[in-house]
Amino acid sequence: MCGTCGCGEEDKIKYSIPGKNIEEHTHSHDHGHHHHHDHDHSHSHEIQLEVDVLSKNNKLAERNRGYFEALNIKALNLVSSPGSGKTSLLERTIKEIGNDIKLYIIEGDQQTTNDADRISKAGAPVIQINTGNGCHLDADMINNAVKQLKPENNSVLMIENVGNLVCPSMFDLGESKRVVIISTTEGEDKPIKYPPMFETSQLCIINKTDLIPYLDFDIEKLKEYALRVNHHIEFIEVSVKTGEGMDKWYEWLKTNI
Ligand SMILES: Nc1nc2c(ncn2[C@@H]2O[C@H](COP(=O)(O)OP(=O)(O)O)[C@@H](O)[C@H]2O)c(=O)[nH]1
Ligand SMILES: [Mg+2]
Repeated sequence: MCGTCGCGEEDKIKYSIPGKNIEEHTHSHDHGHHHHHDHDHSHSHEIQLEVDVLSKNNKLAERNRGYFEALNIKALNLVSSPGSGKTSLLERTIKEIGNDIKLYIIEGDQQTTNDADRISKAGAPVIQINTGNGCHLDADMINNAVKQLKPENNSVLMIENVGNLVCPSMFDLGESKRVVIISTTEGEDKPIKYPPMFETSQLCIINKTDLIPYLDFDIEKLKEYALRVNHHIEFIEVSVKTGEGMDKWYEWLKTNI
C-alpha cells in the first residue's frame, strides 16, 4: 500500500474553495512513513505501521459516519482510475438534478483546483483537497473539508476521490456507499486486476458507453469479472457525454439516499 509507494511523504494538504480564501491546514495525522526516516525497513515493522494507519483511519471514518448520520447527510465515495469521467458525471448530475437534491462536493486530486472550478461552474458548493504526493483521500481530510464546506441537513455529499484504483480502496471515509466508476476504454479485466476496489464498492458505473462501437470492450465480461470479486455489486451503464443511462443513476440515487 502507500507505505511502499511513497504516498503522502509531504504532509502538507491544501484545501481550497473557489472564489474564497481559506486557511491552509497541515494534515494532522501520522501517515505511517516514519520508516523512511528511522531506517528500519523490516517487513514486519512496515506491516505494523500499515495496520496502525488503517486502524486510526477507521476510527476517524466512524466519527465522520456518526456526524453524517446525525445530520442525515448521505455521503458517497466515488473511486476510479484518472479520467473515467467522475467530474463529468458530477457536473451533469448537478445540472440535471441539483434542484431536487441538495448536493455538496469534495474534490480530491494531487494538484490543481481544476475540478473544483468545474463543479463550482456547474452550480454546487465544493471544496478541493490537494493531497500533494498522497494517492488517496483519508477520513481526517474529509473531517477537515466538511468543517469548511458545512453541508446542510438532509443533503448529499459526493466525494470524488483521487484517481487511483489501488490505495483509495483501503481508506474508509465514513461514506454511506462507495461507487466505482470504470470507463469502457479501460478494458474489461480491471475488476480481477484490482479486486479490492470492486470488493468494497456497492455500485459500479460503467461510463463512456458511447465509445463501445470503436473499442474491443466486452461489457458482459466486465460484469462477470466484477461479480466474481463481489456478488452483490450493482451496475449502471451510462454515457455522461450523451446522457444515456443517466436516468438510472438518478433513480439509484433517489432510492439509496
Ligand atoms: N466519449 C466520452 N467521453 C467522456 C465521457 N465522460 C467523460 N468523458 C471524457 O473523459 C475525460 C475525463 O473526464 P473527467 O470527468 O475529467 O474524468 P475524472 O478524471 O474521472 O474526473 C474528459 O475528456 C471527458 O470529456 C463519456 O461518457 N463519453
Ligand atoms: Mg476529476
